[in-house]
Amino acid sequence: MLLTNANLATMDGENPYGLIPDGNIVLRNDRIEWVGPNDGLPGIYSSEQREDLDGRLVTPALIDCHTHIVHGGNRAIEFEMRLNGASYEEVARAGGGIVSTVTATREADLDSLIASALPRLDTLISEGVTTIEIKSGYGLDVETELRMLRAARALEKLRPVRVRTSFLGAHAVPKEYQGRPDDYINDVCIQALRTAHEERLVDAVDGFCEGIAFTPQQIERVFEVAKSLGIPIKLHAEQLSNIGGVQLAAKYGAMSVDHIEYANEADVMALAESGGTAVLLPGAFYTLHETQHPPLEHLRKYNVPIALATDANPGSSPLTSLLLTMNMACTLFRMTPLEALTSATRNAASALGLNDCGIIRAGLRADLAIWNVEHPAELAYRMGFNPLHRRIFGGEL
Ligand code: DI6
Ligand code: FE
Repeated sequence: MLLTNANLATMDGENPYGLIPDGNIVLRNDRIEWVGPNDGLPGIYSSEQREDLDGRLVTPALIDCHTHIVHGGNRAIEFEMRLNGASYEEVARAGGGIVSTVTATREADLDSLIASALPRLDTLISEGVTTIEIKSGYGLDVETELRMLRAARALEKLRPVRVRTSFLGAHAVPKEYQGRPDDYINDVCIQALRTAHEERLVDAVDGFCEGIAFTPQQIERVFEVAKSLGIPIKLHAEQLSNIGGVQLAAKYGAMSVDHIEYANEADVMALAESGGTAVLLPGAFYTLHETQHPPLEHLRKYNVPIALATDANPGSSPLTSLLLTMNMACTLFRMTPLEALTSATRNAASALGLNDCGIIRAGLRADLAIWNVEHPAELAYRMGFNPLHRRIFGGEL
């Protein structure tokens, strides 16, 4: 298929957006075969089936590289409790927080987990997302962690989307292990990781390195197992404090470190050295009323690739719009619209270790988004408006 008369933001090369104002793309099966200016179209393509895009903007399809969309229940009640003045402690005593989602997820069977995730997935797909990362981490026992990952894999068969899974057994200590985090890591988390890997359910291993979760030493035990199994890693790091998460992740060559509001210059230098991607999550920053901004100037100074994601989860980021995420990154973190679009395409692919998507380039996947806008900046500019015209997944409109 030949897409003609398109304003291409290829996100390739060094010039802003990799713009080709009057561009063409030749698709063959699930790949891009040729991309370039209309007046440079090779004659061999002149008889291809054409689709005139009337000058619409075409970008790489969006990639949501950090989500928790598989989970049971929701946390609207505690949202209301907090806004009626309840403290976090009162919410926790009432069984709120991650614990309440763990309870609801353990009670949900596979079909329920799939059914409750589908509307969240469909919302993301409706905004041009073709690749999505989905984490476990609300089971915190072997069987439920496996069931979450099976649900994530099942979603890929139910929708035209590519799913990458991350094992997040080291997300929180379940109530039956309260006060015994090391036992939980040894007896449950590492066991669940090994079993999930044997069932080919794990594309990456993640963790939550934070005062309210796990120490770098505890996370390192999980990373050692991931390394022995040859599984790439990523880490929720420096979200609420600085306890050495980014340094640990950099030491293990993590694909990404995520949140990182409290990362300092030395952390960013270590990340730059290791070649990892910084995933910023403005949805959690906004929901938690965080005041500490991620170190954008240091990330720019050391040329660390920056990605964005919704962090769609029922507690700290009940957000299922990557376009709104881009707007929040600009307004709250002062990223530019160019950085925001690069963060939801090219750099989001890097955060998942994918080198076949996120850029419009010959040879890469034909995953594209066609927008009813004239300039790429419009994608981060609006709030609550979806200008998607068509989505192409693996060459299929
Ligand atoms: N950081 C967060 O903000 C979420 N998980 C994490 O590692 C919180 C998840 C929840 O509140 O359900
Ligand atoms: Fe998260």
